[in-house]
Amino acid sequence: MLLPLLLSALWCVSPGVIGVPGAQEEEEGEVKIHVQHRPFICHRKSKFGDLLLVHQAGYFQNGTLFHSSRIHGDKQPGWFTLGVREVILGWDRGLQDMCAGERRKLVIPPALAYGAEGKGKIPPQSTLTFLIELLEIRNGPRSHEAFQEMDLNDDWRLSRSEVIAHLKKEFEQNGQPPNDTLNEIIMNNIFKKEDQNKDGYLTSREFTYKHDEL
Ligand SMILES: *[C@@H]1O[C@H](CO)[C@@H](O)[C@H](O)[C@H]1NC(C)=O
Ligand SMILES: *[C@@H]1O[C@H](CO)[C@@H](O)[C@H](O)[C@H]1NC(C)=O
Ligand SMILES: [Ca+2]
Ligand SMILES: [Ca+2]
Repeated sequence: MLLPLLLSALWCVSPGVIGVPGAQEEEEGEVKIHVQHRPFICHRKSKFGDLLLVHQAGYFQNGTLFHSSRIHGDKQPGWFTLGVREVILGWDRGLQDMCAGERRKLVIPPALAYGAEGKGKIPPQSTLTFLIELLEIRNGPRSHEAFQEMDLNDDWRLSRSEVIAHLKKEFEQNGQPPNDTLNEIIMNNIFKKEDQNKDGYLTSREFTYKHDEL
C-alpha cells in the first residue's frame, strides 16, 4: 500500500483528491482548528515531514459534503507527507502536533485552500471545512529518523552505497524484483539533486526536508 519512501518523495505521487495547491502564495487568514477527540494515550505527535494516514470529509460553507474518503473512491484512508505542500496549506498547518486517533475539524480560508481560482468542483474563493481523523503516523521519507536508519556506519552522512542499500531494501519490502540498473539511476538522480556541495555524500541537512516553506 505504502509506496517506497524515497521513490514517493522523488516522483511525487499524485495526491489525488486532496489536491496540489495552486501557485497562490499570498497569505490571508488562519486555519481554525477544533480538536474534536484526543485519545488518552499519545505516543507521538505529528510533525513536519511525517507520513500521515487520514480519513477526511470536506464540506462547503453551506454544509454540503464535497468529498469523503469513507464514501467516495476506494473508501480507503490516504497517506501524505505533512508540511511539504503535498496537500493544501491549511492541512499542512492544521494537522501538526496531532496524535494518532485524534479527530479535528479545520476551517480553512481560500488562501490556504484552493484560492481565488478554485479547483475542480471547488468554486473560487471557497472557505472549506474538513473533518479529519488521523489513523497512523510514520516516519517520513525525509525525516531525521529515516536518515539515521539509512546511515549504516553512523558517520552522519549518506554515501552512494548507503543510498543504494536503502533502495534495494525498499524495493524488496514492496515485493519488486531487484534491479541494480534502476537503483543506480535513482541514486544518481538523488545525488544530482540533493548533494549540493558535490562531495559525494548527503548530509542530514542536504537530505531532510527544508523547513522554510511553512
Ligand atoms: C453549496 O455550495 C456549493 C459550492 O458553492 C454549491 O455547489 C452547492 O450547490 C451548494 N448547495 C446548496 C444546497 O446550496
Ligand atoms: C531495470 O530498470 C531499467 C531502467 O528502468 C529497465 O530499462 C530494465 O528493463 C529493468 N530490468 C528489469 C530486469 O526489469
Ligand atoms: Ca554513512
Ligand atoms: Ca554533500
